[in-house]
Amino acid sequence: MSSTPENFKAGFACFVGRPNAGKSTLTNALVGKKIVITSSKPQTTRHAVRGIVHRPDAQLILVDTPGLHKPRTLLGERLNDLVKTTWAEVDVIAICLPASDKIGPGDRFLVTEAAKVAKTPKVALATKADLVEPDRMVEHLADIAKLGESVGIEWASVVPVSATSGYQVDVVADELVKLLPAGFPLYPDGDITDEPEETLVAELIREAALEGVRDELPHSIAVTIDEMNLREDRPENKPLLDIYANIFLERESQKGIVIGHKGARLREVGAAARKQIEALLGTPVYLDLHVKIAKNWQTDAKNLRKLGF
Ligand SMILES: Nc1nc2c(ncn2[C@@H]2O[C@H](COP(=O)(O)OP(=O)(O)OP(=O)(O)O)[C@@H](O)[C@H]2O)c(=O)[nH]1
Ligand SMILES: [Mg+2]
Repeated sequence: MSSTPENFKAGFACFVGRPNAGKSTLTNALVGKKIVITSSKPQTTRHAVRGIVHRPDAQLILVDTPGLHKPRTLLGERLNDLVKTTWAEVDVIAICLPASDKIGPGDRFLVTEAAKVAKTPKVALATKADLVEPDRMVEHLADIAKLGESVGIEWASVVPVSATSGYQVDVVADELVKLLPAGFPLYPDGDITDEPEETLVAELIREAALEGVRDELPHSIAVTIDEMNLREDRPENKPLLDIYANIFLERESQKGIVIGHKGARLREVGAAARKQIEALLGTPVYLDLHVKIAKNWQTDAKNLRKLGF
């Protein structure tokens, strides 16, 4: 191809923020389809997931990252390293600061770290705008301005946004696109993520398993796919996708909670996940779930590797 185009932009923006800041929900809202899982439990996202926004004037590639936090496990350290490698590689860093919470030490820490990636433009997003009254938003925006000054970041823009109501989601896209370099599209038209289907499916199962569990259990859940194949000998108009998946936990004592009385909870998880997978892939699914133990996998290097970290 010849030199860069004059009226088309293409590049990467990453969302960073502390756990639960609304990064993944905003990624889905911008892409227009659910490509990353979300939950009310902190530290849901465990990979850097790319979501692609196609516009007539630009291709904006979003990178959703795990929430940056004070690591307590080897997994936590790996996730934080992943965030830092990601923001070193993008064209724009978008820092998510939920309006529903006061700016705290966690935000200050991550903004201080982000400031070290000096040459990359930074946008501040006041997420969850729907949860607050206008006067609280005004206070929050003032705090964001002060936070930027205190660490030497000059915000390219500051945007209040609600991913759940849709308020200013398009403005976020505009502000990010402005900061992208001129370039040709990097992904084929219509691609919305480069995650393999198996990963998306494993994540949907993990999301369903996260629902309704509490305390430390959400962190202990990991999902792997053993097999994913169209069943043979099916009529062409009635395909069925067989999926064999494992839900890994860290301790035997956690099994009962996930499986439930006579398997009732596990069946619920399976039914919820199957619905989501069918919506994503457009094929009826047979889902076989097994609950297994990978002892203390969050702190065990060998088990982490086995689970893909
Ligand atoms: N009311 C409201 N809730 C939101 C909004 N965005 C996200 N949430 C909720 O906040 C919680 C966390 O959202 P996520 O998108 O999973 O947050 P995250 O920043 O990706 O979290 P980690 O992956 O754990 O770092 C979920 O319960 C979301 O439904 C919003 O704009 N408004
Ligand atoms: Mg997330």
